[in-house]
Amino acid sequence: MTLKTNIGNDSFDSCMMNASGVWCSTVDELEALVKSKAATFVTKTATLAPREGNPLPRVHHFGPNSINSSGLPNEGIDYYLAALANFEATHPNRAFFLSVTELAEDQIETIMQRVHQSDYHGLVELNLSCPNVIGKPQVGYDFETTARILDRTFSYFDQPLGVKLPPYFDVSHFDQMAEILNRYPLTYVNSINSIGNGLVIEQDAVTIAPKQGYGGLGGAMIKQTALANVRAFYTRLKSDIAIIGTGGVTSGRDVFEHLLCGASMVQVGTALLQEGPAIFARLEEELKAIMDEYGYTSIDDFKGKLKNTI
Ligand code: RRO
Repeated sequence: MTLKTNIGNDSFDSCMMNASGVWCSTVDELEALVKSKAATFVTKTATLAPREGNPLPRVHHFGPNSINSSGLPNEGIDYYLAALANFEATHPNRAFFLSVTELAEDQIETIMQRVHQSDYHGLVELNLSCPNVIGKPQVGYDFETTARILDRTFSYFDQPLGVKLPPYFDVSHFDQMAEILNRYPLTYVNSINSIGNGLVIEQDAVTIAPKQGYGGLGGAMIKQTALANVRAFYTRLKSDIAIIGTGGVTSGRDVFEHLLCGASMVQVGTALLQEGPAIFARLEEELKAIMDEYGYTSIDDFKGKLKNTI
């Protein structure tokens, strides 16, 4: 049995990895992922300059769920490019993901140009869905701006590029966003980021300090929304755009469902934060047991093959 999968021209020995933002802010954290059973890693979303992020406490866990308003804390693009250069040198046969964004359109162009001109030629994920920067809307909810950013980016950017999307909740939004994405030579679409601007209360107060308690929801409670988004894009996008499924994964069964919906790779956020990188060994065992039950020997045996009728 194999869990091998591909994203664009890159192959991976497993179909599970971290979600950006979790266990990927420092070289030490990335190193722990490289040593784990994870397929690979994606970095914390990098900006041009390092950022401290929002005031603490900014992440709160409740059961298998989380709320965060981290505010894009990161070490800056140069740090992650240097880290990637080292990981690529020490693991020449492995592919990694660099996540980037910026807070204004012209700055997005600047950071994409910076990556383009760097020695890093691997996979890049443009985060269009951070819900937590005060005063900045999620780009992925603005269809015109998304199209303009992709137009500008693809006028010069020639390395494998994916976009990280926010969750959508209306069929017309699935249709509109898919129509835009299908215009571009994207390598993949990653769906979903946290469900933005939830509110978690304990006793008589909010649970995180920034934004009067508002923050992105993650964990088991967002799985059904994530699956719907993965399925919506899998059934609408050109077949050469791979889907990365993210949201609500705490078990091998959850990974199986993302793959059934059409994901080629599945990312783990909240549960990785709660359990640490050892989670990948558990998820792998659980997924293999399910595949065994169904008689599947590879991901391709069932990827995207969700039954639409009962
Ligand atoms: O750093 C964050 O607050 C953050 C980001 Br950039 C993101 O894309 N998603 C999220 O839940 N938090």
